[in-house]
Formats: sequence, C-alpha cells, structure tokens
Amino acid sequence: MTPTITAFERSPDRGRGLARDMRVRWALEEVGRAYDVRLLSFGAMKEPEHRALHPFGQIPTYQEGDLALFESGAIVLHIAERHSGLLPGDANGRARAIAWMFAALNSVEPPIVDRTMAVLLERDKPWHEQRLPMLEDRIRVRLGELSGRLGDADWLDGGFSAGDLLMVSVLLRLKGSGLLDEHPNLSAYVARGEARPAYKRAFDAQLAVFTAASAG
Ligand SMILES: N[C@@H](CCC(=O)N[C@@H](CS)C(=O)NCC(=O)O)C(=O)O
Repeated sequence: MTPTITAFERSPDRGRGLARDMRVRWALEEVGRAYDVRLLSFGAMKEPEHRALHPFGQIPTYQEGDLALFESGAIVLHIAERHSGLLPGDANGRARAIAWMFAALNSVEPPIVDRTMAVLLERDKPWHEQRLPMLEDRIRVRLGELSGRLGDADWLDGGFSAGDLLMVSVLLRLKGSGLLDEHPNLSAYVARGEARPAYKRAFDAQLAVFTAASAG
C-alpha cells in the first residue's frame, strides 16, 4: 500500500527544504518507496480531522493502511525499520544509528530551533540583540562537539544511516547563519547529504509544491 504523508500547501520556508516533511520524503526516496502527499493549509492543520492524526495540529503525518504516525523522527524510524538501506544490519550498529537519530532531534535540533524562532518572532523585542548571541553560543557548543566526533569521517558511524539523514536535516536549518561555516567538516557533511540523489529527488518534489502554489 502506498503511504500518504502530509505537507504544507504553501511552505513558509518558500520551498527551501526545511519543512519537516522533507525528512520523510528523503527517507522514502532513500529506500525507493513511492508515496502520496496530501497538502494542508494552516487552517486545515488545526481542524479536528487532522488533529485526529496529529495531536499538535502539525505536519508531517504518515498513513499506511491501518497505521497513522506523527513526529518526523518516529516516521523516519518506521521507514528505516521496514526497509533496508537506512539502518545497519547488525544489532549494535542499528542501536547506535538510532542513538544518532535521537541525538539529532533531542540534542542538536532544540538550540537550532530556538535560534530560528528568535530570528523569526522576536526581532522587534528590546532584548533580542542580547539574547541572540547567547542562543548562537549554545549552538556553537553543540556544533563543536559534533564536529569533533565526526572528524574527517563521511558519516557519523560507518555508512550513511537514518541518523545522518536526521542530523543533516537538522543542520540544514543553519544555512545562511554562518554558524555551520565555522566547522568545515560539518559543512562538507551537510553537502554530502544534499548531494545524495534521494535528497535531491525529495527536495525537488517539495519545491515543486511551493512553485505550483505560487504560480496558482
Ligand atoms: N517534532 C515535530 C515537529 C513538527 C513541526 O514543528 N511541524 C511544523 C512544520 S516543520 C508545523 O507543522 N508547523 C505549523 C504549526 O505548528 O502550526 C516533528 O519532528 O514532526
């Protein structure tokens, strides 16, 4: 059965690949799984019909037969567990790749999202100029640690995994901030992720939605 995911009808990032359905699209592309997309307006996301799928009224969701999932990390894990290509074959390697998935979402994404929200929503606050450097320093700490661990390896733990997919997705949110450029190995890591054919297919598909909405 072809899974259906939900995505923004008109993404606020203007098709730059940052909306979180991108991670799900990328995972599906990596494992060669076709999928359908149901587009939602901001209003529709908050309606009871969608909240039955997603308690927080957000995207992405994932439906496949009787299964309905929310949370991009859970969806990527589900895809990775049911197809080959995103998790190593050995049990310990799988566990470590899953740890990197959690690290991306729990340890690296939160300070990055804090900065994004501050830049988007708090620019006019009198304390914004003081708060921003503090938020950026928190990110710098994480990036320094991550950079040290990655070293000159291509991926975080052996071959490309769902851990890398989520970590690259999270780091992409820093594009344009200059923070990633402080660590050439992390910039190269993100570029390796973006160069994967599956990433490009997912990006193009997401961008096509925004382009079509803008033309209409
Ligand atoms: N932790 C959730 C976050 C989901 C999320 O923040 N989705 C955003 C799009 S990237 C959204 O739907 N924003 C609209 C809203 O919250 O009203 C996940 O990883 O799926």
